[in-house]
Amino acid sequence: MRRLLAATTVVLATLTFATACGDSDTPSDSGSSDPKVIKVTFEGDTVDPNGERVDVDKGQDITLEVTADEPGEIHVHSSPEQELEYEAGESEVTIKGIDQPGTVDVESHALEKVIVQLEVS
Ligand SMILES: [Cu+2]
Repeated sequence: MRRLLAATTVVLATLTFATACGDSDTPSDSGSSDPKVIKVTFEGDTVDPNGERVDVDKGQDITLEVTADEPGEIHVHSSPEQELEYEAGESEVTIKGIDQPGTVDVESHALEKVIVQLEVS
């Protein structure tokens, strides 16, 4: 029991630290462990959003709520790269949290368009 308590304390301390260093420029965003949700709409040869910058925390998962007229693939220029397939209609794909700070392009190669640029910090 004592050992369990000690482990819990370590986890809490780690969480507190992560929150303290990740929250500086997103005051409205409270839980840094919640996934970032971005709605993405593909229609014909357009995509919305189209090149928008989105702030995410290091390691924070990003859920894309996709609405599409045709199935396709999203390419995430993280390291390692991630390729995510989506279906026609409504679907949800998840980009795994990115650990390296910097800018990561999320693209549709079929459309040759940048959907969002993730600002990881
Ligand atoms: Cu690409």
